[in-house]
Amino acid sequence: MNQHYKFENIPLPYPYDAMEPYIDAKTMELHHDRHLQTYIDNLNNILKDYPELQDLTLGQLICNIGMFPKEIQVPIKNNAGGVFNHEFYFCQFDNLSDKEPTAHLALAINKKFGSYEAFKSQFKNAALSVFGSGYAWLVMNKNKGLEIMTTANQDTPFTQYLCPLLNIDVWEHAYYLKHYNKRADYVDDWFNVINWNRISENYLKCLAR
Ligand code: MN3
Repeated sequence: MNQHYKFENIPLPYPYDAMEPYIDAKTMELHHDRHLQTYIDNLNNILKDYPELQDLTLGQLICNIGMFPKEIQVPIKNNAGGVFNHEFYFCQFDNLSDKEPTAHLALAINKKFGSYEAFKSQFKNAALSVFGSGYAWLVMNKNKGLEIMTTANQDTPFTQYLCPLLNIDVWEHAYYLKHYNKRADYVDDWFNVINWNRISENYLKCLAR
């Protein structure tokens, strides 16, 4: 993807059906090609009239919202957030690798939550606690400690100076075709396709920040 305007939707790094049976191909296709595309189109449409913002990266757009003209602050928050949150979401899947965290990240999770199973249970509760649309996240705080948090709509952890390791999109469009209203089943399935090598890379990036 371009680092700045005009943003483009990069193809998924795997086929639509790669995460079957946990995340179905149709959901993957609609979620990536339509939902994410809409956030990208909206963001480009907003920035079209603001050439002075067109060199800013997604991260710079998200973290400097207070400096922009008032009329575009909320639209940029929603749409730049929507682009970041979805790209982050789609990049963390793999249907092949270890089903549990390894190495440094496993140690950090055990230290904070007691065990991977305890982490899973707390993370699932957080995902279920989101009222309406939003995300649950595993993030690193300023003291390099891990935390579970939730965000509403397309808010990101950056505005609270938290570094993201893992997210789950719990907007209904992320699971309704396969799991109907059973968000808990979606969360269980989602855990089966997490690429923990990727999350470990995110962990190291956050540590080095
Ligand atoms: Mn979504």
